[in-house]
Parts: sequence; structure tokens; C-alpha cells
Amino acid sequence: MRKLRSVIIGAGMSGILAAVKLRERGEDFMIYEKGPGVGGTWRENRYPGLTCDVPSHCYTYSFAPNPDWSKFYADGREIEGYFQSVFERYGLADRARFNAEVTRCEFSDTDSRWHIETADGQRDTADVVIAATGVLHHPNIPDVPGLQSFDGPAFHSARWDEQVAVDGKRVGVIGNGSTGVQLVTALAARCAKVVHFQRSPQWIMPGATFEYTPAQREAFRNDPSLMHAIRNDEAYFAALRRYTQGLLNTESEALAETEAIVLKNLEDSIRDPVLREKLRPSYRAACKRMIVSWGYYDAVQSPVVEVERVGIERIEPNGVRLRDGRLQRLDIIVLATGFRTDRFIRPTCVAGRGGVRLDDVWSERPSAFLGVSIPEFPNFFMLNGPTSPITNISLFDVAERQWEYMTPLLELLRSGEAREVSAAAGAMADYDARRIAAAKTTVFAACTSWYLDPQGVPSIWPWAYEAYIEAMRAPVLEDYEIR
Ligand code: NA7
Repeated sequence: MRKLRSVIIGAGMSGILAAVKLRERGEDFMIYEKGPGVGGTWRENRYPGLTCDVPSHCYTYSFAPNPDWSKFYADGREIEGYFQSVFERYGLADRARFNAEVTRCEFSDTDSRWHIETADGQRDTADVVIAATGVLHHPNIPDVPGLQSFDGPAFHSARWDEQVAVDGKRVGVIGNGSTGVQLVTALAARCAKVVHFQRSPQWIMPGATFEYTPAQREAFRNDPSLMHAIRNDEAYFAALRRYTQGLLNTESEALAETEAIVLKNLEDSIRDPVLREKLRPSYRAACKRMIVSWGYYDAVQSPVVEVERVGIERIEPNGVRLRDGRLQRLDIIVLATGFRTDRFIRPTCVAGRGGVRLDDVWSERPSAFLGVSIPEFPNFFMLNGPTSPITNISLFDVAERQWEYMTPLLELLRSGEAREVSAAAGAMADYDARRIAAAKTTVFAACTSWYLDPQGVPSIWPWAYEAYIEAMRAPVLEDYEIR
């Protein structure tokens, strides 16, 4: 058996997963992480109110259940702490380099190895590259005139400035995805004034969170099957399956049910008819990634919060000038304007067989066979790569299934049966064609959101969760070019 050396790019959820699995095999690997620590998007995002909308016991590695989750929906700092604890428990510190952004990653046809270079000049070589670089990490900075002229602090939500005191201040939040909604909910209790600038209002799914008591956490510790039961809760998965049916079939009863829930939430929660109309979306529910909130509709009715639907004309030194001529005077502006989700591993320069560049292969849209492999990029595997998201299924689940799927492909390299493995061009073309055709019929195609690729097609798994489980059960070797 050959001992492979792997380079893992990224120390977020997927990268730590790969590292744990390789460490368990006693294999040689190194993690390169551009940031100063582990946790990926949960390290980078530090804004008040940051919460995960997947239940905490589902948002956990299957091999590392966490009896200490304090709440049903965990907050960002707690999730970052979880990654830190897994990283320490598996002794990964000697296998990670932080503040080490991989800038080049080139495949050599001569020795079938990857040659890696970081921004600070480190070089490494590996048989296998695991690109675990995430999706939500390149801030989308809006092209609003005058942004630089603002007198106070102005920053993207993923670049939260912890030196800036928000208490008692007038804060403007631009954008109302999950981030904007969570931020406004948290800031309403702390600020003198919060202005929520919404280009498009969002449907809000009601949810409920609660704290686990010390006795419950003790019980989880003593009997892990209790956590397992929450993780695999039939009712939760049945609801998720039903919700997914709606996303995949816009004519379905299932989507109508989702629409009825969010419409009722709006109608029942917002008392002022003017505000209610401001908050009413004009597109179908679940078309943008559904926001789950248990506090936004209360927060937005607090006297300190104003919702602005009038477009932004420009930013001035004192605040935001609206298209109707009014000036919203502000001390701080937060850009909750999302991420450039078509980037993935880029701007890293990745070159495969014969020097073919990933940037060129992805010139139309980023894609990977089943989200994991790209023709002409041998022994280069992506976790949560393009087309991976499966509705609101936990990305832990997706990444773990992808890892299990890749394992037989890695075995081909270990056993010496192959020196190079990558998706076959025909399989990739077939997957792309079928996937794109199906994605265009999902509800996500009916409005703009971060799910859309540069061609406006939802970059998702457009079939049922069960079909994904089936596809990830084992690779079909005919789908791969094996040399
Ligand atoms: P999202 O969900 O991509 O939301 C971005 C928001 O910013 C959305 O309301 C956009 O409005 C708005 N936006 C973007 N650009 C502009 C400009 N130029 N002007 C005004 N408004 C703008 O990002 P989040 O960070 O909230 O959440 C991302 C995911 O992270 C989330 O789904 C969870 O999975 C975790 P638009 O709808 O395009 O009109």
C-alpha cells in the first residue's frame, strides 16, 4: 500500500473532517488555512446575533457528538468553539499552518503530484489535494456610490469590527438575508436606532429555540443515544423532506404549505399594515434561502427599528441618502450584502493536467462532478464544492457523505491501481446537462439569490435528498478517468 500525502486547503468544517479521517488512518497530510484559526465561516463571522439555522445536534460531526450544546440553535461563537475542541481532541495542531493562503496549486504530469505554494512563500507537494475552501467567504461589497465618504465605521458583516461599540448608536444595516435579519434582531435591543435597508423583503419561517438545561446536558453526556435521537429525529427529517419536495416542484402542495406558513407568519405577526406591506415579498416563498427567525418580526416592530424599502441613492458622510431625497443619519453602516458564491477555491491559481486552469474550465460557471471531482484535475477532490448544497440539509451531512464516497477513489491510489483519478469528461458533461435542466425547474430559479451561478442557474443538487444519499453510496468507476 502506498502512503499518500495530502494537502487540505481550509480549516473549516470540511477541512477538519478530512484531517480527522486522514489522522485516523495515520496518513501524512498538512492543512493550509488562510485565516488565523479553525472554524471557517464561523471564525470569520462575528456579528451580534450570529446563529446557525440548523439544529445544533444536527450541525455536528457524526463521530463527535457534543453533549454541551447550550441551545437548540447554537450561536456562532459556540460553533467556533466546537471546531476548536474537535481540532484539539484529534491532535491536529502539528498538521495545520495558519495565515497560510494557498496561492498556487499545480499538477505535475511528470510525477502525478500537486505542487502547492502559499502567499508567504511556503512550498509543499502532495499526491492528493482536498479543497475544503467553503462558499461563504468572499464578501460581496455593493457598488453604492459614496461608500468611502462615510464619516463613521462602515464594514461588511463578515468583517465585524469588535472595536466598534454599537450600543446606543444609530446603525444602518444594508441587506436582509439571514445575516441582516439576525443582525437587526440583535441590534434592536442595543442601539438607539436601527435602519434596515431592504432591496427585496424576505419570507420568514417561524422557529423556536430553547436552551438545554444542565440536567439535559448531563443526560446527553451519560447517554449519547439521546443526542442521536435528536440528530435523527423523524419529525424533523419528515418536515425537511416535505419542504424539499416543495423546492423541487413549484406546482406542489408541499410548496403551497410552506407558502401558507410564511404568509401566516407575516399576517399574524406584523400589526401595522404599512409595515406589513413593506415586508411582503413579491416572489415565491423558499425561492431565496429560507430565513428561520424567532425574533425578527418582534424586533422590526420595536420603536428603534425602521425598515427602508426606498432604494439607496448614495452614501454621504452623515448617512444614507435615499432615492426619495431623505437622509437617514447614521453612526455606523453594516453591509450585510452576502458573499460572492461563485468563487470557491479561487483566487488560488489551480492548474491541472497539461496546465489547464480551473479559472478557464469554470469561465462559464463553477461545477464539479457530484460536487467533488473535475475532469483533468486528477487527485483533486472538493468537499462542499460547486452544486453541493441540498436544500437546508446540514453541510456536515453533505461533507461526510462526500468523504465516504471519495474513499474508494483514494483507495485506488493507495493500492497502486491508479496514479491519477478524476471525473471523466463524459460523466461530467452528462451530470452538468441533467443537473442544469433540473435546477431550472426548482423554485430557486424564480428569483435572485446566492444560490444562482453566473448564468442564473441554481448551483445546487436539484433532486431529492434520498437521490443524493444513493449517489454518494459509492462511486461508479466508469464515471472516472483512472490512469
Ligand atoms: P444573502 O442571503 O446573500 O443576502 C444578501 C442581502 O444583501 C440580500 O438581502 C440582498 O438583496 C442584499 N444586497 C446585495 N447586494 C446589494 C446591493 N448592492 N444593494 C442593496 N442590497 C444588496 O447573504 P447573507 O450573508 O445574509 O446570508 C448568506 C447565507 O449565510 C445564508 O443563506 C445562510 O446560509 C448563511 P437582494 O435579495 O439581492 O435584493
